[in-house]
Amino acid sequence: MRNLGFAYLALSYTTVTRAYCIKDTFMGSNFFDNWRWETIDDPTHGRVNYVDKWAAQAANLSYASDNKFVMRVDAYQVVTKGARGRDSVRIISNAAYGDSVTVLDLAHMPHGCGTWPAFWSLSKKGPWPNGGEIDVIEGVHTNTINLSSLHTKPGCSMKEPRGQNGQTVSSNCDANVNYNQGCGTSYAKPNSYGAGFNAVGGGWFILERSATVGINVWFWPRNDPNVPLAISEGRKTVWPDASWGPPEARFPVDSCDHAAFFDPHSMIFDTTFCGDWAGATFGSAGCGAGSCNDFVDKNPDKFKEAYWEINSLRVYTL
Ligand SMILES: *[C@@H]1O[C@H](CO)[C@@H](O)[C@H](O)[C@H]1NC(C)=O
Ligand SMILES: CC(=O)N[C@H]1CO[C@H](CO)[C@@H](O)[C@@H]1O
Repeated sequence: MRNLGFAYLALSYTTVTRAYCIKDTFMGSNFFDNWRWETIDDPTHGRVNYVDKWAAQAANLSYASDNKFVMRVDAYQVVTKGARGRDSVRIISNAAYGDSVTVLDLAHMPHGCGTWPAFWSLSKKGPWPNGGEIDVIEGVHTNTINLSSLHTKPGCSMKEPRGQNGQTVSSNCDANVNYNQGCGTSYAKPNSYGAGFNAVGGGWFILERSATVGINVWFWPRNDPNVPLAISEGRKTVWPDASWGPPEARFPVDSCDHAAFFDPHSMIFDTTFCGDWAGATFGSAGCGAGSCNDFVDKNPDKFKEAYWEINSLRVYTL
């Protein structure tokens, strides 16, 4: 795998040198200053009640120390029938980025039956799907493998082979096709999602977006000796090159003109429950015979693992 990747990368990457320098570092309490807590109804129809920043801090659903930022969902209360859903958090960055490398150093991600967490980015200008959507981390229930995908207006698709470690799930990025499935890649590396990811202490997700090479997502679990030092040490400059090996997910520009489909994006973390994806797959995921919404309402204790613990989020620009 790795050797094939090197051969491919030797062709596509060494001709272009891409050096990115640190622009913004989000860590601990500066999330509170630079991100907004959105209280919207979940556009994916989840059984969720996104609370504002003050409510989130009061209930400890959002918490910061010097070197941690934690977002959790309510794991104490039964949700009443008339309520909007289980209390949770959805935050969006004030800043938006075009060509950039984003390094997420994550210690823990939400998982468990009924959950659908995501770390993703969205056009600041929109309206969706204009300007595109990039899902870096996404999964449901007890998944163990992460999915990265793009959602665009019509005209963006992916061809094979494209020098990625992961496996193509779907190749048309058009959000209007197949109920907004988008074009997605499921990872090849283990421990990229859920309980397995958390058990090894998490890891690093790296998103590169570039008008010349398109979108790449790399992933290294905490215990992977091959993580580049620039990433694990949080250096001021990062250079994605052949030494990084092939990305888990790669979305090149061949049949998707990056600049035409993607403009500057804000970043989002959220944890929703049930809804379009997790609601439709609750039974098939082995989560039980009842309805997803009922499960979420009645079992607060099943959501203790549904939290994000972020060490840092660094954004580098050209
Ligand atoms: C709030 O959450 C943090 C992170 O999980 C935890 O360390 C802290 O003890 C919690 N504080 C309270 C008052 O429960
Ligand atoms: C094992 C596992 O978690 N697989 C999931 C990976 O992502 C795909 C695409 O969303 C899911 O269908 C799998 O269940």
